[in-house]
Amino acid sequence: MDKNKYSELVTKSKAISNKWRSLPAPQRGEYIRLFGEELRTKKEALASTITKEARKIKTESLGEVQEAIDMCDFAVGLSRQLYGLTMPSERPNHRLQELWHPLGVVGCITAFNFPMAVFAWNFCLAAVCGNSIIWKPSPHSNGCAIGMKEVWDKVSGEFADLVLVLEGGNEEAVALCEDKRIDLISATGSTQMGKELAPIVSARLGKLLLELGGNNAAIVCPSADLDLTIKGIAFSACGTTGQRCTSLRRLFVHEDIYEDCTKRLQKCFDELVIGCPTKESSQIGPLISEASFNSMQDTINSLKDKGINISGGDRIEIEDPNEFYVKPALVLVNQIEEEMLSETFAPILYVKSYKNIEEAIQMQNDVSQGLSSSIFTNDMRESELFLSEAGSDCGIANVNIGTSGAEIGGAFGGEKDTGGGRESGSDAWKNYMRRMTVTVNYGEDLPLAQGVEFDEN
Ligand code: UN1
Repeated sequence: MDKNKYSELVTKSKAISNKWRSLPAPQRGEYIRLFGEELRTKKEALASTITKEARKIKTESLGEVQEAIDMCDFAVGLSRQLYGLTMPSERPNHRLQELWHPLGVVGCITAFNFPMAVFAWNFCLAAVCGNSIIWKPSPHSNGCAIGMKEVWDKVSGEFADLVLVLEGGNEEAVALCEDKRIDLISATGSTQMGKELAPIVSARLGKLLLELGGNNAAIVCPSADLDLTIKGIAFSACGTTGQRCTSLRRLFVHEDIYEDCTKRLQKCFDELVIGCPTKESSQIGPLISEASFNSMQDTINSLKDKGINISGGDRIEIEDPNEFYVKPALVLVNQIEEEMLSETFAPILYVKSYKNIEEAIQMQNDVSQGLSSSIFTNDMRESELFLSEAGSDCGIANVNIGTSGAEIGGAFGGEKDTGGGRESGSDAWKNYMRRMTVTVNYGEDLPLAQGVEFDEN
């Protein structure tokens, strides 16, 4: 890495953030509105870049650009809603309130699997909140970053530097984490990556926003509508070739419907169309790399060594011999296997039966990650239990929907090894601002809080 070039980039970002933050927030929102409009006109082209680099099927790539557009719309509205509370002061003639101010420069590290949407989650909020952003995309998706940057450049006039792209790998990510001039590090990636980067930021008491690995489970109850359940499971387990942080990895099925459910699931898995992501008919494209194929094979081989029966999981050669297409693996287990406790970023779905809902919830929570979770049921007692404090311990809990495919309006993120951050909707914007508690005395006396007396005699 060229250290001087890196430093110049941060200096540039700092300079533009100082200028940008003095624009009233609704005017910042107007720029984001234009950004969203331009994304709309470039939707097809941007989606093609996603398909080219991340190898997502067309409908998912279009969906990802739509997610970025949705974020723009959300952020435009938000630009008039960066509210601070006013609290009643205990002292007469005093006002107690909160003001929210921009942080400065946001360092944003994104993964290959959502090369545009996760940037948009961060950028749209960071920008309306008055910050600039330095974006380090995954080395797999530099083209996506360039594509987004071009769109921003087109609409941003004198504020082009608000988005600066820092291409690179680990070294660049570490540089951002070490740099005191970066006011917030927002990082998406594996738990391992988070565990390496977080201590660097914490050592300088920097701010962190983490969205790390998941190991998401769904519970299928006896009353579940199996038609929608099978569809929900298949999309969450196999969509994006199992390479979403929200992908479904573990399935707990009530023993009364286990046979029926697994049979239907097997049929559905067998019928999924694996093929080149540019083809309209394809539902599952290739894995991102040979390394990711190898890690899938390692997991499968270790299961096979234990004599566990696996359907699918093998490589299929389609067109380009350098691409790694796989048949999604369905793994029926009688007990919790060690492999189920870690996240293999590939389409492997473990299925286990359960006897009662409490046991199912316990098995679902009994992993170190805590991102997304689902229950399929028509029994409101079960779904309410699942959503209660005794239920799912994840940041996301769905009823009659798979674990993946969240809308932008809610806060996105998870607990435990998932990192605890919340991005995108709801009040996630607060991560990109600093809160100032303000007390104003507009009276003629100086009463002290808590009734403390300090009279000068
Ligand atoms: C990710 O995989 O890092 O909920 C993000 C979903 C998408 C976002 C996934 N909206 O599946």
